[in-house]
Amino acid sequence: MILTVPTQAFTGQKPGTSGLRKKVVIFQQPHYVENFIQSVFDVVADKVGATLVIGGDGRFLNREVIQIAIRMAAANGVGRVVVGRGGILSTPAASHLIRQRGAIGGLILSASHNPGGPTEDFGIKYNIANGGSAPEQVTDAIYARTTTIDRWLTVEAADIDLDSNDEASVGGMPVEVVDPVADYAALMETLFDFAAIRAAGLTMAFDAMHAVTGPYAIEIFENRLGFAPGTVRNGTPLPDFGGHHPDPNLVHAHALHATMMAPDAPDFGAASDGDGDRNLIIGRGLFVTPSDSLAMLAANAHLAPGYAEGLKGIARSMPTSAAADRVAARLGVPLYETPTGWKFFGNLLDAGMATICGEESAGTGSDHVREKDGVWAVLLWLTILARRRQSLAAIARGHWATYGRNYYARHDYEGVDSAKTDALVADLRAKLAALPGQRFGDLVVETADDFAYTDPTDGSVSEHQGIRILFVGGSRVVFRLSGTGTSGATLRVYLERFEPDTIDGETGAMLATIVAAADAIARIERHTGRAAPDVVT
Ligand code: VG1
Ligand code: CO
Repeated sequence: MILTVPTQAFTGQKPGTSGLRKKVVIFQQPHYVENFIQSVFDVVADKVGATLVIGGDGRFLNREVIQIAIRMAAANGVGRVVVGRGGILSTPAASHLIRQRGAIGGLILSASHNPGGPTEDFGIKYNIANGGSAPEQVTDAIYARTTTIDRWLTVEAADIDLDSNDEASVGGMPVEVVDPVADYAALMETLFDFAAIRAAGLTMAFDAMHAVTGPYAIEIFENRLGFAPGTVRNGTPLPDFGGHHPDPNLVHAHALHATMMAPDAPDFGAASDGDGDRNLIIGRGLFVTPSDSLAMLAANAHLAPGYAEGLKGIARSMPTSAAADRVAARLGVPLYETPTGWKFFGNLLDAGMATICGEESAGTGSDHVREKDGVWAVLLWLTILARRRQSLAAIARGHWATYGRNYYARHDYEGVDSAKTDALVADLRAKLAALPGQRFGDLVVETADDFAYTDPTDGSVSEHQGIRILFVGGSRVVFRLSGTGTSGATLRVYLERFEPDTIDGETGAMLATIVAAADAIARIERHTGRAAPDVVT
């Protein structure tokens, strides 16, 4: 029997860069989860009788919200739910499952790289039938619905056993509990030559950060590729990620970094984030920025069977460095520059215009799914190391010698009062027109704008996607406010300097004049009161 439960709208249920993310206590308010999920169902056409995929990254509240979502799916006429065993599905595995099953879409329960636990973050994201995050038109419609919603639907039914192997029935709707790893691992075997990677005898340290990639990494790297037991560290997903921040950057994955800088470091080091879509890549003695990793993966992708025929195009988010642009130029394929967030790549991938995509925030992926994919990036790197029989450092240096090097860093100012960051951005916008020609130290501004994107497949326009200031010679600073944070505002400052010949510089020193120019232009310290960033990646 379908129950109609009266409710009142909440303010602030607006999906950000990647879904709705809030503190757990916000989600624990009565009706909060239900209002959002019902708003999704209210805007999704063709759901009646369709298949829906549900899974999450295992964080605190994961299982509870899955049970709620299953009952609500039944009440809203969904034909079948496919859920990962234990409630687990990495974001790329969920994307694959949606595509493989011809599902109408999926609910992914994750706050990704944000910390988890009772006092930390939770999130709900809706993905559409192509397996990708809902585009802005859909998330705008969901948000609009959250502001007027006055009822949600459920059925009277007990929780299902998420750890069983059996098909359950909820309000007459079949619920299939599937192995979260099997189909994804099979997909990876179609793209990469596992025997060749295994034969290369490489060594690796992979930090799963007590997040969702643990089971995937153990099955793929240790069981199927023969890496030694213990190659995967922190491989058990925990509701609070062991108290750590599951963000694979040099700050939060410092233990992995230390391993890779030691004299007895393995050949290759990598980490992934809460929901398994990010990747951190570190060679023995050398960290590779995600922007460089994208460029190097694109330049060498043809070495993997899944990409032997070459790339159709490369897409990167605007703040990502221009390293990939020169690879695209050499390959003779188009380069697309999109706003931040993987949802903007979906149309390009669907249209066959791009094969590989990437973001400076440690996201890389391809047209095999419609999300970024951490384990995939590791497999492509392992392929390159196995086929080229060179160290990662040698490959990186060879790449820079050929293409030049984009020195790059991102400075994050976290938990700033949003009134202050809003004022900083308003101030910047007001001075954009006057900046060209102005000199800051040895840098001269060439152009300055507020990035807007017109999707080449459907003509949709997304404005105010970050303020970019380009200097003569290819250096650049970009200012953007985060759309994934849950307390206060986070100002991101992306710094980039292109050097055609100098490939051995130290990043901090190479970027010093740009850091100074960024502060002079945006008056960061005056607006935020912060003399230094909280996180440098
Ligand atoms: C951040 C990153 C962005 C990424 C997004 C989701 O967004 O900058 O590149 O797509 O997180 O990644 P923002 O708005 O905070 O800058 V994940 O792994 O958290 O889904
Ligand atoms: Co993520």
